[in-house]
Amino acid sequence: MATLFEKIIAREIPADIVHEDERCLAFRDINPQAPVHVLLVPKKPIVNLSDASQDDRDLLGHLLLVAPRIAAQLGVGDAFRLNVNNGAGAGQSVFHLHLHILGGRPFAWPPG
Ligand code: DGP
Repeated sequence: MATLFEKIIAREIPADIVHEDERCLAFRDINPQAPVHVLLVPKKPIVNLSDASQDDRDLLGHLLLVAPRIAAQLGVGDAFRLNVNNGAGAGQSVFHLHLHILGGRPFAWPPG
């Protein structure tokens, strides 16, 4: 069965899309944790980083290169945080790999 994010990629479920290219889609999180909170999702339905393989190396690199461009496009310059919740025990709730791009407020360290 298609994941929620596959349905967003297929435009079966609406989303506030901020970036799209041939390999990924980025859209605003429905439950934002910061003024800028975007989910960057590969179009390939990889479950999470633990499920990625060497075949995904270029795709994963692409996501890391696109993320700062999206942050800049959304006005947070180089002050943003990238987060991947990998596995249910780390808070993953949608099992289609995604990077959270968060910005627009101060962030504490260590994270909660
Ligand atoms: P995670 O917990 O890391 O798997 O993050 C999943 C995120 O997906 C969570 O921050 C909320 C977001 N989300 C869940 N359902 C929807 C939806 O239908 N639309 C959008 N835009 N975001 C969603």
